[in-house]
Parts: sequence; structure tokens; C-alpha cells
Amino acid sequence: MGFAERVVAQALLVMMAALLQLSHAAVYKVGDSAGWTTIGNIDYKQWAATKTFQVGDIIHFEYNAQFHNVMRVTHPMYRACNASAPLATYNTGNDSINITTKGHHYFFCGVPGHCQAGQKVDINVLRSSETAPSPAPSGLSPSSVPSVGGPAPSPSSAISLRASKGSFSMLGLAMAAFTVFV
Ligand SMILES: [Cu+2]
Repeated sequence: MGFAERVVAQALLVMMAALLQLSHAAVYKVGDSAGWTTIGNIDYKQWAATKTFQVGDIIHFEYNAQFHNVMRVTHPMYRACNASAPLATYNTGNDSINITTKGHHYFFCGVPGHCQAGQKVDINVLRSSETAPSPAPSGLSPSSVPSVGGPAPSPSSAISLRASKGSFSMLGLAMAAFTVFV
């Protein structure tokens, strides 16, 4: 193939690599279909135990904001269900929280009695994802790949959510375009 086609093909390869990296960031809806609630005695510990959380993932809390909220707390607060001084409080009923660091991230509902009833979850990130930084094959470099290595400035959760949802369709487009040029 000619020079122009090669450049385009390379650009598409870089783009595909970037999209594949993006799709590593997962969105986890706490409680799955049940969401964030006290109804049904959902075992959020069990829910979390079935997941492998990584830096860059998004934890999504969906609930009726009239009855619940989400508080990020320290481990002692988590154990004692102490809602007096949360690190952060979310109360939209549709909260997406970016996980930017390894270790434990403790959340519970701050409505009296709910944490004691089991509305609490420990998101434990064992290690960051294993995407090694790969050199771009040409002068073109992916500019919008979020860092997965540490507490770097993270994109807003809305953007990440959209990106990971759109990854596969965009990847499909890129592949379709790629086959045209090869
Ligand atoms: Cu609650």
C-alpha cells in the first residue's frame, strides 16, 4: 500500500490501542440490579468479593435519594458505622465515583440505621491494572489515554463512563475503517 494509506493505517492502530486501554476501566454498579438499598438484605461484602477492582474503575451507586445517600469514610468509621465526619458525601441517587488509588475504599449509607443494617461496602483495589506503556509506532501518540498508574488527575466520571460505554462501538468503527484501507 502507499504512504498515505500506511499513515492512516498506523493512526488507526494507535487509536485502537488507545480504545483497548480505555476499555480496561470498568464501571461497577454496586449491588448490580438491586442497586444501593436496605431492601432484600443485600450482602455487599459478597458483591464486592466477586469483583476485581482496579485503579481507573468507576463505582456507580444507584438509589432513591429520598431514602439513601453515599458516604466515603475511613476504616474506623466504616467499622463503627460512624457517619459524623465522612470524607465525602454523595446524594444525587446516581453517583459515579472514580477509583484513583489502590487499597480500601469504604462507603456506607449515612441514613441512621442503614449502615448497621448492612448498607456498606468495601471496595478493595489490590493492584493497578497491568497495561504497560507501549511506544507509539509513529509520531502520532494517543492524547486522551487516562493514566492508570496512580493518582494522576482523572477525567470526570461522566466522561469515563461514556468512554467505556462507547469503546466497543468506536472500536468497531475503527476496525471497519482499518479494513477499508488495508
Ligand atoms: Cu440508606
